[in-house]
Amino acid sequence: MKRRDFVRKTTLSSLATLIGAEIVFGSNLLEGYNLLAVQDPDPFKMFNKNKEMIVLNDKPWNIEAQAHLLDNKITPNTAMFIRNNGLVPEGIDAKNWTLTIDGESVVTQKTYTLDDLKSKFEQHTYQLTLECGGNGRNEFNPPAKGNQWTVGAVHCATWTGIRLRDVLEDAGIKNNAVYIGYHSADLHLSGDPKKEPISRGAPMIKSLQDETLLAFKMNGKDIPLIHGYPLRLVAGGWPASVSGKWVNRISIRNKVHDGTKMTGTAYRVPCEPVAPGEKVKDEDMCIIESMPVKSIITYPKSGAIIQDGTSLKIRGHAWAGELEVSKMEYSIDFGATWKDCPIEKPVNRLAWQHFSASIDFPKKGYYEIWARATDTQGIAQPMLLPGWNPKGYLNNACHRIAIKVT
Ligand SMILES: Nc1nc2c(c(=O)[nH]1)N[C@H]1C(S)=C(S)[C@@H](COP(=O)(O)O)O[C@H]1N2
Ligand SMILES: [Mo]
Repeated sequence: MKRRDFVRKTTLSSLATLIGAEIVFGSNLLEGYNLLAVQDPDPFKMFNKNKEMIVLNDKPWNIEAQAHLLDNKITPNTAMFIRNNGLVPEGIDAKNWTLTIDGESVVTQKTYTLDDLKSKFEQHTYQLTLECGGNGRNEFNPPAKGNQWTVGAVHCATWTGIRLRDVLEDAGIKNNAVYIGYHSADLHLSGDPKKEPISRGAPMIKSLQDETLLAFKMNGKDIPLIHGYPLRLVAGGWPASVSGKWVNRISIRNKVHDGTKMTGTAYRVPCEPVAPGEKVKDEDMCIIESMPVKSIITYPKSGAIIQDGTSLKIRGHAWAGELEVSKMEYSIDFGATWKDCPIEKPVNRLAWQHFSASIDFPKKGYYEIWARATDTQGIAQPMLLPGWNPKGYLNNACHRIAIKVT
């Protein structure tokens, strides 16, 4: 007769840590039994996220912040949105992790361990703004399929790593190099190992920038698994889909990278504006590069009630893709008039900038505060939804919060 296998003590204690409570009668459990609490995981605990984050999808995991959760100057892990196209890789062993540089335009194909990368190349730290290309998608009409992001698919964390440029140059870049394409360890939703959930990239000019990193630390610690542990490409100011998580191979291409989600309507918009709902020919679609100017009011939370006669301090962040924000304004009269408010310089290129203002309201009643950023080329955020596109990308309309003065 087969011996009855009971759940091991070590397994029980790690399960207890996961659940956050002792499993009192755990010694009675047979091996192979899945505890209910583990079958239905709590994403907030599992990913260490604030309970006010909003789960848009659990297969794959897609979770966004709310504006007021993004109040910190440097976004903590607890408020960072999660955007996955496939299944989070399991059983990652950082000691045996490798990164291969290959492709038509590499001089010598090379493979590095994480230790090689950390010891061979100089390390750099930058605050980098990553915004999902689909942030704000929920406002498009006709609606666009995909996660219905509102305003919370953006973060600016501190990333530490080595320059992608240094590694590419170490392997050697041929003159005919055009683009890089990343490959990652996450699994396609179908479970088919031959399919990639996503494999995007960037032109050489972006790939060779000082701030384009192969990062192994986020906010001074190992990158959390869900954000790309143990190695992540980080290309601030461009749609965050360029910033491949769990990267294990980078190809130097002699043409525009043609990996999964580089073609069709994925991360591409009509090169010229089109009417809402219009069919756009494939050759008239362009790959999104630098993200447009945008801002978010992170304090107070929309719906705040204040006392008549007191002034209200607001604050938030603004960013402009490859550019800087040069002007910040707010309106309390639905955009009829605008007042300037101070905007700080970025701590480094591609980091978001902080603004604050003290607002007095003329009388009791309902108001909305609208915020508007302008970039160094004089381009301002639109007040309402900008150009419609099939997949609902690049909504950089002014952020608005509601205020009642009583
Ligand atoms: N390997 C891999 N990298 C990826 C993705 C993914 O699904 N797999 N999603 C991309 C997209 S679309 C976005 S918006 C960002 C989200 O990064 P975050 O989850 O760390 O916030 O990761 C990008 N990198
Ligand atoms: Mo994204």
